[in-house]
Amino acid sequence: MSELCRRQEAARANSRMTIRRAGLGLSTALVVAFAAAAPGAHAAAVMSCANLAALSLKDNTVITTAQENAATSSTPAHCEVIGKINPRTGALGLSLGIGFHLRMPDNWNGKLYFQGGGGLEGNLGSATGVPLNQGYALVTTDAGHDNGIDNDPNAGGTAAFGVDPQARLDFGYNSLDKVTVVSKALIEAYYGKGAAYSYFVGCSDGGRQAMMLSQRFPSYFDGIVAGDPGWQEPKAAIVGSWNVQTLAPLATRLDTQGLPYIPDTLTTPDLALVGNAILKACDALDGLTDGIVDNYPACTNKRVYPQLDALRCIGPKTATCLTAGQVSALKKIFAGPRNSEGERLYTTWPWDPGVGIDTANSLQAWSIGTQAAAGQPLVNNATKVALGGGALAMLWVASPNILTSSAL
Ligand SMILES: [Ca+2]
Repeated sequence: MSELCRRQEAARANSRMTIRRAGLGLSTALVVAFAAAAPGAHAAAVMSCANLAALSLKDNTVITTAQENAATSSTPAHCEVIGKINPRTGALGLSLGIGFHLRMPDNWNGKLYFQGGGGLEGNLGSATGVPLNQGYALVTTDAGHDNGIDNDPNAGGTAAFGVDPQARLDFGYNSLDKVTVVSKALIEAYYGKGAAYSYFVGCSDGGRQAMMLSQRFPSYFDGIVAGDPGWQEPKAAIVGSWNVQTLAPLATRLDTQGLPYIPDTLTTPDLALVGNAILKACDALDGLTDGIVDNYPACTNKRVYPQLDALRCIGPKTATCLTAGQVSALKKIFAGPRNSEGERLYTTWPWDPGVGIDTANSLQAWSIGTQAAAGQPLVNNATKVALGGGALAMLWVASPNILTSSAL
């Protein structure tokens, strides 16, 4: 995860009132004082928040919430609007439509901030955080489906929306178009003037949304920030399956669904051995033996393989060695899948000594998972298993393959 995305996550988690103005080289802090805005609570608006619900908006937009919220210790006084664009019953009887969540502060700074989503979307978002506290009108969207209700364990879980062609379009780009248009219309109606500037900021799938917006709707935003964008997601999903299927034959236990339990195949201690082997091979290549590999291009298979081979057990598996199957699996995972022409299907992977350290972004988090505590159910918790299996079947191929949970 990039520093920008870390900051965004932190901002979501903790909407502090005092921020540092990043990127400007300024050491001064910008302080947003909510209490000061309270006396003129509705000064910026030209109509009541509640009356927004009666507006006639494009695309069969239904407003379900339009209420003025008083300032709290973490949120300024604002008008909160929740709505759904084109609500409908889709394939498999799914309840679909583009949900959006817009908050328009009384101390409006005249600008719109669209906060992108993540994963397979489906979360409406709270539309709270630093941008709202800074005076932006802040909007989020579920991108056309709702994980709370559009979750069919017999059809890919929360990826079930992939069976509905319109929901696919909504996920890909249409929801961002429609929500931007509706948000700007609501802002203009409420404040009596449109946003002077509009910005979109997203990470992961939100980063993909950002890149997409820059290409399909270049006139919508004055500034776009794409953090850690998810590239070529169908191919990334294939890599996820490649990794999991490489490890599955090494499993010795089954998960709660009767499928190979992957976290056993390369445990946290095993991955620590791998990390040390990578350090041994490549740490010094950047000129400093400091436990960090900075010269990734120089950290080639030729350098790493001998260190991995040196870890291979002579005899039974112990805490200080890896089985031949584990070493082979690692090499296959880092080599990645290729097509019939021998071309790599997705990006290369650097030999990263943090393969089992970073709980959110490591190979372990994405493709292996962490072992359940003693006595706990064996659940495959790697992202590429928990989320990726259903998504590959339901969303990343056309037409979708409806798989039951036991086949995922
Ligand atoms: Ca180093």
